[in-house]
Amino acid sequence: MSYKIFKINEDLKDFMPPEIVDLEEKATWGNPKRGVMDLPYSKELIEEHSLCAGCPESAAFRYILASLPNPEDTIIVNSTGCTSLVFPHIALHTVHSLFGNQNAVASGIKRVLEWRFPDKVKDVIVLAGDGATVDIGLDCTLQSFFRQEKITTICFDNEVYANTGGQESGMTVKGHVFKMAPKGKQWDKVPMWQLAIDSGCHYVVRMTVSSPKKVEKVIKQAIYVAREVGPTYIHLYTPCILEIGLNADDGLEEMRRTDKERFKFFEYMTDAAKEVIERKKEEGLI
Ligand SMILES: Cc1ncc(C[n+]2csc(CCOP(=O)(O)OP(=O)(O)O)c2C)c(N)n1
Ligand code: SF4
Repeated sequence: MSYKIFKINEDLKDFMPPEIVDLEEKATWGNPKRGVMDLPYSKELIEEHSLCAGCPESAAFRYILASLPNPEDTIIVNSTGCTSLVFPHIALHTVHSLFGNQNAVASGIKRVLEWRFPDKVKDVIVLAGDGATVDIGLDCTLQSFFRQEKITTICFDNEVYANTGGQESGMTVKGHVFKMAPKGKQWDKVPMWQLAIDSGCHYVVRMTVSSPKKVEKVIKQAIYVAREVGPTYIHLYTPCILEIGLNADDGLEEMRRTDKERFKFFEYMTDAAKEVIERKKEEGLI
């Protein structure tokens, strides 16, 4: 794994699709200071997406991929859901795991990479929906925290099982009715960020993706802490505009609205995490 895998054989360059040539020449490789401010000027690591028009998950993907400090040596593990439709469009090493197993798969990958490449930094990230992370996959998610696996888990919380047509999840808000949950949710939303803290995560954030620069900072902090200390967890509200009946251009407004209430920015860090973050700030990497 190296950005050299994106180097095109000179003899073949004339025949390669322009977007592949762009990936070699205009993507931000080998620069740990890369970030969302590069988006207008560089080739993005996500070419297209197959989400609904205006789905906030697409913005979340762009900000996260632009913020990875070490994309050439990053593996993202995914699970089935709306997010999994996007992964074939990403120019990174990605692994699709069986629904709910993503943190177990990521744990294995991280351990093998540490053993195989002891002198290199390899970041392993899990990115999956709330059904995969909190409902069906909760066992694997929490067990990876208990084992102190050095991985970052990112949950795209759209408060529903969207890809299968709208069943309620543990993340659904009490009382909410979906197409396939006509009785309405009977229980409160599970405070997954608190579960992550109680289960041993060293850096935990809950937020929406309404502010790209804030997403960048949080992603970098989570990855640097995971590298050195242990598990980190990012809970992002990415509303399913389709299932809550919003228009394609309403997603940002919905996130800004919830920024002030149930997705108000929340950040937790242990002392060990704080030490890493302060050091990385001094190095100019955050
Ligand atoms: C082992 C297994 N169980 C169930 C499914 C069916 N399934 C596919 S997508 C999905 C919902 C995903 O929900 P979530 O993780 O919240 O992501 P979203 O689609 O909402 O982004 C389910 C249950 C599956 N593919 N594999
Ligand atoms: S169903 Fe919802 S979460 Fe899935 S792509 Fe469409 S808007 Fe996004």
